[in-house]
Amino acid sequence: MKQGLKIYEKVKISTVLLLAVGFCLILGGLAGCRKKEAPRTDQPYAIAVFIPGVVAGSPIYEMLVEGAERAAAEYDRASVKGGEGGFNQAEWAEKMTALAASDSYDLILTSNPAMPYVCQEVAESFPEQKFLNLDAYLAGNPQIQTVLYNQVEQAYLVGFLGGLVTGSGILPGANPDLKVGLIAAQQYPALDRMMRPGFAQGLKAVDEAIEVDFRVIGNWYDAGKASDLANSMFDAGVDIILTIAGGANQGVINAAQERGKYVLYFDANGYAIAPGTIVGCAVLRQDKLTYEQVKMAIEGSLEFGSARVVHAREGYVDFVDDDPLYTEDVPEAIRRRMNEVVDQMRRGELALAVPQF
Ligand code: RBF
Repeated sequence: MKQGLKIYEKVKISTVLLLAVGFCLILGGLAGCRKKEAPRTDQPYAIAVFIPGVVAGSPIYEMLVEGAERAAAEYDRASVKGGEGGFNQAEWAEKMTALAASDSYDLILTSNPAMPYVCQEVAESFPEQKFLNLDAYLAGNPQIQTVLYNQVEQAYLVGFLGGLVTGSGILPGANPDLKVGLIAAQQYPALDRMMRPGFAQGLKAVDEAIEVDFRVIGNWYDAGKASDLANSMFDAGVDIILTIAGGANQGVINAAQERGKYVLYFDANGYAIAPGTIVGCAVLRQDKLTYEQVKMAIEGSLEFGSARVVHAREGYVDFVDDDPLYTEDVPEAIRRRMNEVVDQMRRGELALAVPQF
């Protein structure tokens, strides 16, 4: 068994060394390839951002890059290189292995709840490599630090707003059916255990009778399929949809605009994408969290091996209620009730538990 594992590792490492050259080039990292040191405050510090997907259209990845660049810009000795892993999830481990094998980076920064498993696999082959994985939870691996967002709270916030919109007749495109949509790119544990329950809880806090029509696209880029799903949901009586689909979100938004229906947006402030159609945005402060964590990494004070959860009461999860596209387009009757819930959550009076990961 052990022997088998060793052989597998040898094969994997030689494949990986070849791949490393290619990926190093992609990252423009060849010139910077150097021997790694334990982080010291007077040493150069090189960060590779590994995007599991593509940056464009996914605000959670845009914020990751922005936060890392902002942190590194404060230090002459720090540098950031970005690389996209693409949409073929089966290739991520290989591509990240190539990064570690290049021996060029003090830190590999990545984001999404599936990545701890990839980081863990790569960490085993490269025991000196350190990883920072946001939007994820894994405790106890001394090479990896993770931070998870409380997405029960994030989804509750847009759920409550969806509950106020559907069936209320306050917004012109709402109908009397108590049906709300949720379109997801793919199914994964954080969606099933945090986002779906949080969304349902928020809806039901307004009216127990509200039903959720849940559909899955199958990838993070197919806006055409997202549009088809949204249209069939509108046909079935849905008047507002929460979309968690990265680049495919645009399909849901286009369909809602054509049909005079509504969208709840996730992760970033998206009101300006479709004013009057996007009526609520539950955000993650991934830019702020990345900035803070990367600064700590550069300064050598990041606690690898630790995992923590950040909540609305700390400001890392929030609802955007100060954008004029919200205050001017969403009627006061809805905003007043929404404000109460948002304020309670910000103060920590309404705190929702995250399930064990
Ligand atoms: N979110 C995106 O916005 N774009 C993506 O390409 C993307 N890919 C993902 C791939 C996997 C395997 C998983 C588990 C999640 C992915 N996410 C993506 C979702 C992201 O981590 C987060 O859950 C959502 O953005 C909601 O906050």
